[in-house]
Amino acid sequence: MKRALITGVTGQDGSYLAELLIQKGYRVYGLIRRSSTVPTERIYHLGDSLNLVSGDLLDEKSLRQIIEECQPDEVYNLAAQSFVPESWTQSILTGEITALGVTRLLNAIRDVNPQVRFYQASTSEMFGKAQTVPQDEKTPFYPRSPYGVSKLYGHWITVNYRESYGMFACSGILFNHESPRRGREFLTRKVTYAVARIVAGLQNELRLGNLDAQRDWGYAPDYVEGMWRMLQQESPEDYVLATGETHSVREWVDKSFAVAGLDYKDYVVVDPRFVRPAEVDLLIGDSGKARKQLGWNPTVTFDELIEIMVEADEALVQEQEASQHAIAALRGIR
Ligand code: NAP
Ligand code: G4F
Repeated sequence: MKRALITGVTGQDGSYLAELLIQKGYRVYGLIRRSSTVPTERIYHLGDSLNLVSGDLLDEKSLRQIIEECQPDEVYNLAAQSFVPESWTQSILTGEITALGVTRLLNAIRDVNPQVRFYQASTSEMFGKAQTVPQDEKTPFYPRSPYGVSKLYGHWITVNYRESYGMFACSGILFNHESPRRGREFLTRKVTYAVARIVAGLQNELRLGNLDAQRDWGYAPDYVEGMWRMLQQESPEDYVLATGETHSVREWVDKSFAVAGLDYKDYVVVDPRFVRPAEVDLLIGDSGKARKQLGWNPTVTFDELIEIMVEADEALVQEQEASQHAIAALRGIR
């Protein structure tokens, strides 16, 4: 039985990757950091098939102990401070987790068992002010946020440990990927959740920032399959995963409202608070290498992704409303 350790297991990708690896017969360990609240919403359904271990990318000793205890064959480093706007307000913390955290984990692996296969969650944000269209593994980097800069460090330290110590370390340069499990602060989910609440009569306005930015948006479960494929190759390499299509934020907003029979212009307000100090204007990926070498292909179209997310949020809002009503009834309020 192969063993895998996933950092960031409570996040969107971590939860899908844990599902995939359990389904493939792995013994899966998920690193979880101490919290006073319960962050297991996305992995609760996995029950005892997922083994949770306590640690933090800020604490190298905890990482070493976990590698010693779990003896993984594969480590997927998905943990990060991953929300771009927060990286300006918490720039040092973002660097500590998203940049130096990668070195801490690589050091722990190297000390305990350098044969471990390592995946680093790199990002299209590293292309930033994109130097070519579309972007592939050879495109020069030009990050536009402390998050992008931190991820670029994580990318290069992965490449460096591969070249310095012969480690099986891969960097997956993934373009935006979304799902009903996406955090509600990210654009796609912020919009689909708002649409569902507007339909339910719970809000009548949605405040957003730059509607002109363009992104290459795919479906998260497709992308975790690509991560796994990277670690099954004969030699470690870096790969871009992307759909090869780009759409503007405005288009995402327009189509999400249209799925619910609404016109976004009646609800959306542009609010400078959500405009970033520096923007990544255009991302579109060329994943030709992954398609050829990994046999990887995205399976969900832009329109299908929007439908999946709007429908899931409509169901979620109905559920939340039903439980609010039940609680209120119990208290004798309604
Ligand atoms: P996410 O939902 O924001 O999840 C981030 C995860 O990192 C959470 O489990 C979080 O734990 C954990 N984490 C944060 N700080 C930590 C620390 N100090 N120690 C240990 N764990 C910590 O992110 P995602 O969308 O799943 O993305 C997964 C990874 O891929 C991230 O590294 C992200 O930067 C990268 N990426 C994402 C995309 C995308 O479009 N989704 C594209 C390219 C690259 P808590 O639950 O405790 O906060
Ligand atoms: O959904 P976003 O916050 O994602 P962003 O910045 O592209 O980053 C995501 O994808 C990266 C991969 O390229 C990951 F590495 C990263 O961890 C994260 O998962 O914003 C998308 C676009 C931006 O151009 C932003 O300016 O939407 C624009 N936007 C407009 N109004 C907004 C808003 N974004 C958010 N979050 N909230 C708004 O109100």
